[in-house]
Amino acid sequence: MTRCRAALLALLTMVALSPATATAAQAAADEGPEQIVNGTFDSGTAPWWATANTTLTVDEGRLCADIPGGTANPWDVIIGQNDLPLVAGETYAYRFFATATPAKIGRALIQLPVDPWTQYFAANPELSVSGNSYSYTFTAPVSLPNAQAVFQLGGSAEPWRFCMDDVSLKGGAEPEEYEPDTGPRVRVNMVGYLPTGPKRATLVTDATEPLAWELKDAGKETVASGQTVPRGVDDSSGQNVHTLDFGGFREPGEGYTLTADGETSRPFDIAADLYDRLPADALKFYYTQRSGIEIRDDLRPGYGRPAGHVGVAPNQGDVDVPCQPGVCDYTLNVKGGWYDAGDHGKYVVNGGISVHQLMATYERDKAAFTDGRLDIPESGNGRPDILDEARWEQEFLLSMQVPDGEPFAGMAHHKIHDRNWTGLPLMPHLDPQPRELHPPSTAATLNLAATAAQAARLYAPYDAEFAATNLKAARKAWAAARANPEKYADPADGVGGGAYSDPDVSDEFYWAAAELYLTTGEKEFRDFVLASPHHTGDVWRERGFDWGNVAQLGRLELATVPNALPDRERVRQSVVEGAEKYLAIQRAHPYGIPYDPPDFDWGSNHLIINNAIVMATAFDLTGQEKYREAVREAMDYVLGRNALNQSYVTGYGEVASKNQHSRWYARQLDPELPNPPRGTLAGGPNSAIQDPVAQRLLRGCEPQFCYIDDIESWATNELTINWNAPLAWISAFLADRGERADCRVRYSAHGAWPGGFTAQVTIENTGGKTLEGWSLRWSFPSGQRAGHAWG
Ligand code: 9MR
Repeated sequence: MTRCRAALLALLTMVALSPATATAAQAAADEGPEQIVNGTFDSGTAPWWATANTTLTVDEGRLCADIPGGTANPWDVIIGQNDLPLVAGETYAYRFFATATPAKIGRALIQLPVDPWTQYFAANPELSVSGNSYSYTFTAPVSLPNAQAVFQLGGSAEPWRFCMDDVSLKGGAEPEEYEPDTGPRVRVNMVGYLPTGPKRATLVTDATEPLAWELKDAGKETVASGQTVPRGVDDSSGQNVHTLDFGGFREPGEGYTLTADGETSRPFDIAADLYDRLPADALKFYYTQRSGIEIRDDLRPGYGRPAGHVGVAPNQGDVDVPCQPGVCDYTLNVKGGWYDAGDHGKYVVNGGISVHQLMATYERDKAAFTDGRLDIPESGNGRPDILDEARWEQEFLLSMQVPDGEPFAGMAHHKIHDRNWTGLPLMPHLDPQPRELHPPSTAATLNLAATAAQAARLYAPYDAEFAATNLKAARKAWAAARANPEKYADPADGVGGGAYSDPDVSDEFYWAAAELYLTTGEKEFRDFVLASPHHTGDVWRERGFDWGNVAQLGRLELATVPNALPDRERVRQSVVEGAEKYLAIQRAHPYGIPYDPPDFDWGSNHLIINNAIVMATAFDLTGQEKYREAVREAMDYVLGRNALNQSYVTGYGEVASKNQHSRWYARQLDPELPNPPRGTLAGGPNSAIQDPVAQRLLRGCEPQFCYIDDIESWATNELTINWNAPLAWISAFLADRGERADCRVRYSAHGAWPGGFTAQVTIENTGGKTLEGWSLRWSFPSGQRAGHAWG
């Protein structure tokens, strides 16, 4: 099935140049004539204009303005000049001097002077009291007689003073060359390697013959050595590379380095507990993404904030949200849930796969996720924190179901978000946009059916009522989807939020039927699963699974959650076949990536991790070490063994993503705000580079280079709930030392009579050690009770 890639995220998204990426424009002699009129303010302030809330004056030869405090958006206070001619394809040098008292981050734009205010250039200069000269280049994508140069200066709680001078815009400039700083040419997992795991690195070199390598400990003593293996030119990076394998070395320690071809890698550890913190960090991300609840600073120091979208002004939701005009005539209380990503939207399709993968992380190894692990408000309530966190989203998904008596009752609204796109930064509780429900869709309805069915079985031991509510909602959603099998979300409905449209929902039907079957065992769902083309087809696409490709979820669930499908063995074997496919891709890849399309997709990091999840599941099913090794090696790419020599997880590795696109972890734009929390995955290289920062700096990039750690690069560097979910799953797998005591529980029903039956349960210790103090928890999703126990 194809994923819809048509909708672009935002015309109004701003572009930033981080200081690290801002290279000075060439002051070339062949630059064209000056386009800015009176950029030196020798003749007063005209033709510069400003919004009514500030006044322009000339002070010591500079243009100055007192900027009022208490505005919400950058565009609430603007200084600008109109009628600048731009020529398509021409590269311009844009320069100015500016000061801010006290220091502030400003926003400089060259844009269309009317709605949708398309930006041809944008930067977020850090303005200081003493002042700096700023110098940029950009290439105009269109010809236009009347572009606008504006400085957006609103959004500050406190008043401040802005001054500028020597504003200049000239054509004929040299295009800017962006050179990422990729550090040493020996690429390693900067977090480290597990003592018993595979240990490989990649060397970027011109050499074509094997080279010597040395592994050194923290004291610079050589502890192992060998020869590299030339691998030729790697398509994903365009680099000539060698691989090197030091898997024979298993001694734990900190600060190891690898040296080859005169280059020394960044340091890394060898440790068995390497991944112990990552599962909790990846999962803690969800609390600070929560909508509808205050984030407590005592639980997340530095991340505390008021509740977003609880109906307190200037927020306009989410307690009483109407539909888009003409879509429905009721309102819904859809408070809660997680914000999808760097935006404030909440989308049922994407919420679905995210909450599913969290519940699946729990279902894979329930004992690993006890109460109190995640420091959330519910910690200490006697239930696993991971289920409490997932429930925050699941309750939101339930609230998106169309009420009884309304058209399309039982379906789920596709999404709820702002009417228009908002700028960065913007705290959730300060978002002033009207919120709207978008039409119900079959895809959203099936996401609800699938996750509610899954929730019904997982929450039953802790909250029978919540489990029953979910099962009822799942059945209702299933029936509504069957009655409306082709109600697709509009691919053009992408203003103020993402479209998340999907023209093929046969895979969503399969996944939902699988979950309903696993929870109820009922024939209707079993028959649907068995008849679905996704049940027997090759679902293991090379580009991985994601929100729009979910047949794989159904297959993984049917392979791992106990059930009585007649072809269960074949289903399990099919996961192993998928794993073999990804293993072969990885083995052929000099960077060890189980993903090798000619161009990298939006969110490539999570697609890579999802392919690793298939291999991890094959390990769980077969116990074959090669699959576990493959998962460990795949993680090396995410944590530094890559062309950019960087980790994509905040706080993990010496050089790691920290400016992911977000409206509130927006430190790059406002030093008062935090960076994303530790354990946040960046989307990663995306060959389509849809945002203006990436388009300006990464044009023509080889796949692995199509990434920039800039807050405004929403196409390569966003954070999302559906990307951290596979990170949580895979890190739990990586942290799993296999020390679980395994047991097999067998259940058979004997005599049945109206209203009851007798069942025999056999528990067998299949692990290597004696079990003390075990308990058997018994739950019925439909509210039955165990009457007597004997034996
Ligand atoms: O992850 C989504 C990607 O697969 C789509 O191609 C893209 C365009 O529709 O949208 C991505 O999702 C974004 C969503 O639309 C809005 N919230 C942020 C999401 C991540 O960038």
